[in-house]
Amino acid sequence: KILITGSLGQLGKGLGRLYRKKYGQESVIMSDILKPSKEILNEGRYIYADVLDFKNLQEIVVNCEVDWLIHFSALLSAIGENNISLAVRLNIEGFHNVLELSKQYKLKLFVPSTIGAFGPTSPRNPTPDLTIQRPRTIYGVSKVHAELMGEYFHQKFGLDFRSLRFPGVISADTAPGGGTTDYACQIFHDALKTGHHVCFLKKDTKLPMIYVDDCLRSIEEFLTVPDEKLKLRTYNINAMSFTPEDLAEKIKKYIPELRVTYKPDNRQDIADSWPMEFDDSGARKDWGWKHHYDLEELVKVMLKYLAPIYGRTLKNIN
Ligand code: VAH
Repeated sequence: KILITGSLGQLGKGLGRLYRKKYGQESVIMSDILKPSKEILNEGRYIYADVLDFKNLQEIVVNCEVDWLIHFSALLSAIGENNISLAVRLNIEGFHNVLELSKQYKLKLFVPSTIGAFGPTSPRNPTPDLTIQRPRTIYGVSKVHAELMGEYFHQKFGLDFRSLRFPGVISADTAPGGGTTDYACQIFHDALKTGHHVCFLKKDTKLPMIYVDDCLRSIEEFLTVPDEKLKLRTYNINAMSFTPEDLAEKIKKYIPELRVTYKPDNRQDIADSWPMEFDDSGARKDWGWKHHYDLEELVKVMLKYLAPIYGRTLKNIN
C-alpha cells in the first residue's frame, strides 16, 4: 500500500490520481491535515495524517499495511522564510518521524528535494548532482538534511530511500503553494482573467522548470528502477530553464494583450541563490530519465486546460 503525506498539495494531488489509476484505488492512501474535496474522497482512500504526530503515523503504517511512503508534507521556500519555526518542525521533525517509521517497517521512502537545496556558493550554470550545497532558505537547509539523512539510513540500515531534486513545478489544477517559482503558475491565470500579471521576480531571472506531468512521471519511473541501477540516492531532474520574460513572450503568442509588471520582492534573493541551469545527466544515464514538455508544449497544455475554466477560447492553439 502507498501512503502519500501532504497529498492535497501541488505534487500530492497529481501523484495520488496517477497512482490510484496505476495501482488501483485501494492501494493508495492519500493523507493530509486538511479536508479533501468530494472528488478526492470519492475516488479512493483518504485519511487524516499529521506527520508531527509519530503515533498517528505509526498506526496508519501498521493498520493500512503501508510499504511505500511518499512524503510531500513540507513548507516551501518563500512560505518557510515567513514561518521558520514551523518549517523547522514540519520539514525536519516531521521528516524524522517519517524516516524512523520507514526504517522500523522497512518502507520504500520517497522524499522530493529541489533546486532550492543549492545556494549561492554552488555552481549555478549548470548545477550537477554532486556539488557544494549551502542553501540560504530553511526549506533548502531542511531538504539537504533530508538528502543526507536518507543516504545515511540507506548505507547504515539498508533503507530504500530515494529522492529527486525538482525544478519549479508548473501545474494548472492546484493553487501555487508558497514557492519562489510559483509566478510561472500564476501568470497563466492572470493572463486569462485580467491580461495583467504582477511578477515578483525580475524579468531576466532564469530558473529551471518542469511541467507537473513530467515531474510526476519521473517519480513513477524512479521508484520502480531496480536498486542496483542507482548510483545515487538523490538525482537532479530537469526539463527546461526560462525567465519570466521568456514565458510571457510565449504566452503572448496566444494572448497578445498580456501585460507584465515586474515588482521583485524578497523572493528575488532566493531565486538569485538558486541554479540557473540544472544538470540531470545522471538521471538520464543511470535510469533513462527524459522530459517530454518543453516551453512551447508547457504553454499550450496550460492554456488549453485553463482557457475554458475562464470562459475563454484561444485562437491558433492547435
Ligand atoms: C519552491 N516550487 O519554489 C518550490 C520548489 C523549485 C522550487 O521547491 O519553493
